[in-house]
Amino acid sequence: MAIVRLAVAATLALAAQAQTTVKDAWVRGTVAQQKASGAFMHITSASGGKLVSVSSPVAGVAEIHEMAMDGNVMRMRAVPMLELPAGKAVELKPGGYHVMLLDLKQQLRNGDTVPLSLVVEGKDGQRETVEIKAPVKPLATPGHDMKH
Ligand SMILES: [Cu+2]
Repeated sequence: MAIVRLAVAATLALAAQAQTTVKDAWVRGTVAQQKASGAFMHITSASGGKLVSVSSPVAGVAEIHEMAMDGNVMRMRAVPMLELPAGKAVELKPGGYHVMLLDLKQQLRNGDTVPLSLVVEGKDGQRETVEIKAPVKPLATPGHDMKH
């Protein structure tokens, strides 16, 4: 118990200093053999910055994706970074920006928790790593099943 309490205290201390806060994170569940999924969340950077990379132990590769019109077809594509305006929540959601988890190492089942590490670069060039745990939800999100 003492160890658990210590860990919670450490987390709170980090959160108090954190420049970047992440809320409402979730990962879309997968079926067996499915190799890709998306992670969604609200990211707020207190003084502004950009999300430059994401990683997760469940995925061989994690990319930052955006949805964009290509002629009449909505497609998603990797972007090198995601701008985070100061104090404004940026929403990653199905059909919009999202974190793409590729080369999945396991099935993501409803109720599982997926650790994600987000690297945010501040305006001063300082990098901050935000560790979050996102619950897996089985939500059907047709908007996300787009071609690359
Ligand atoms: Cu994607």
